[in-house]
Amino acid sequence: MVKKITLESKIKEVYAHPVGHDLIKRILVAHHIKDVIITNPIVGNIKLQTFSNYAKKNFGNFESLLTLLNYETDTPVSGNCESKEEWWKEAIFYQIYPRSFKDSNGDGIGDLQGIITKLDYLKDLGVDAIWLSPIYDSPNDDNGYDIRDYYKIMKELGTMEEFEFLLSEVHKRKMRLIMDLVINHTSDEHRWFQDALHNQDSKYKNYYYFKKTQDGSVPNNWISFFGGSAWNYYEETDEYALHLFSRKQMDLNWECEEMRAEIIEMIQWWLEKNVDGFRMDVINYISKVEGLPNGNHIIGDMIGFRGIEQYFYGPKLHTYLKEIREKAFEPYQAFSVGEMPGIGMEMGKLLTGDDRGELDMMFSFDHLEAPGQERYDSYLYNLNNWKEYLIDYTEHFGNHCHMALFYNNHDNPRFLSKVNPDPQYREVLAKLLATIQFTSKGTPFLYQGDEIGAINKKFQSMEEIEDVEARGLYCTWMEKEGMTEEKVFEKILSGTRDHARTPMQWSATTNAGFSEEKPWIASDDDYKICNVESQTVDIESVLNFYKQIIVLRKKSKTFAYGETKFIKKHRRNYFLYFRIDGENRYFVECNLSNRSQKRFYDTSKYELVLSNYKGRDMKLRSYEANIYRVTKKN
Ligand code: TEU
Ligand code: CA
Repeated sequence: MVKKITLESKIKEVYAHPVGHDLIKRILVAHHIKDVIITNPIVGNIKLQTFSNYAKKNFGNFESLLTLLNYETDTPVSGNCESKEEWWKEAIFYQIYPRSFKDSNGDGIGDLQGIITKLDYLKDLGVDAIWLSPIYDSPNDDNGYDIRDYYKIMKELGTMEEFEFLLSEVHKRKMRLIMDLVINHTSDEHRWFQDALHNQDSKYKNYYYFKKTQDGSVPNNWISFFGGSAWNYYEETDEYALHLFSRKQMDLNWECEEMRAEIIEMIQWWLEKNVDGFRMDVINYISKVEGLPNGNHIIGDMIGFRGIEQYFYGPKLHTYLKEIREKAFEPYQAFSVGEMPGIGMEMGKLLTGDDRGELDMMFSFDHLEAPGQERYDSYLYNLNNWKEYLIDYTEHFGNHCHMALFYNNHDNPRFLSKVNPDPQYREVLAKLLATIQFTSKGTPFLYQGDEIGAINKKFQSMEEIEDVEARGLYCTWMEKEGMTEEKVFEKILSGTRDHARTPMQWSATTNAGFSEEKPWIASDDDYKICNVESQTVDIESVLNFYKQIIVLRKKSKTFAYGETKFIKKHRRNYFLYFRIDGENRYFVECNLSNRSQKRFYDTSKYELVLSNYKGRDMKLRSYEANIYRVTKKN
């Protein structure tokens, strides 16, 4: 049990509370403030009461914030135990964005047959499990994250027979396949929503958040992630309905038991087909605070989204996750990884700990942006942030939790471009990132293109942007005073998810070897110099580096479960650590900057097993990364 937070509580007690801790940390990081401001005893011992008057003025209803904290009554157990061995803690995952992976029939859209033709490629790369972004029937307002029918395959992608064949081909190659599960919302074209809209006494009304207000104004002040209010007005019923994402992605009401039962039945139906598990879309948003109260302006502005505190870690989240696990995942031994924007380490422990019976793993996103920056800001990412994040998780997440190691997915610009877009560093940098990802403790998730060092596309104008999020935000920002079109487009260019959605670059032939015809989203000329075909035959390519490091990682369980010992943790631009497991010992040495650095740790006696440079230099060269085996006699 965690201590209840009241006005009598001290700041340090709030920081010791799992939700308080992660919330404060998030706000500090968003403002680029170090946490000593909270941990120093003078501030730590101040009672909340002291702030109460100030807070009342500035925070609106302060006590309602305490209620939110107090929904969590548990505290994480100590993770100081043996790591339980599981296949997914040892596996290499690979995310496919089906629309952009491989087109087999020349309509410019990637499809299931296309994926089938690339399974040998994935196997050869060393992939153990594939995560497919949504392939269900959808009007594609958000490329499949708006599901119209959970039981059908999107027609551009293929048929159910083709899916079954794909699954059997994956299994035949001793790989696994996990599906994307989007159950926070459905498409407004889903039959439940349509029935709710057109049938006066439809039971499906209760499956969503339909609200009528006395004066006709919107039910609350929440905003949508894709711009504007989170509410649509429907003349049909003179009601509003909630959508946290696009206007066509309607939030499901998880309070409704019948809806939950239908979702669980659907999950079981897929598990009966033998899929191996699920990546669960924005799964931490499914429980909303009862009555859907207004979001706190200050918190909303600090975190970036008004209303978010009312649903990002809602009161019944644990209950719902336990129910799904118990009824669907457990009986089929299915794997689950939750996509959880906004969830920090302490909440993560309560959602994914081996002891908790909820999810297996989570994707948290705090490492993808530098402190004080957002995705749509244009800036260069300093790799020391990634290092600090990894050290923090490695040392404090505990052996009962297992982190997901990733740089990219379909929702983010390419990490490589964010760190350093200078082409002279592209290859060494891609290999450095791989080195850290595959030698750290956690499960690596590759996103298509990572293995060839994919970078951002040079979009020229809004006409080239397909992403519903970027289009929505474009409109919102254009309406803002003082924002020129040039400035707005610069933001779009920095943050659009389309950078990750351009066609996979298979070869130097037309359309990157992705399709015979014009792809649904334009490819970048970059495919002429960066593609799978040419990298396959180039022994020093990024692709071949990935293959080698995956082989190395799988040689022993040291990288998956071994202890990590960091050396000279606070030396900026150096990242040095041992991975140790019984007799096995590896040493990883990285230069996180593009400047050469003096060596100060003697590795001359270690056996070099993999490096992103040839030969040995007196200094560590730009972004140099070396992995050594350390034997007894060293
Ligand atoms: O993303 C959820 C999410 O919060 C973000 O990554 C999102 O893209 C946005 O940046 C919020 O600011 C998931 C999916 O991965 C994404 O593709 C979907 O658009 C979204 O949920 C809705 O289903
Ligand atoms: Ca196709």
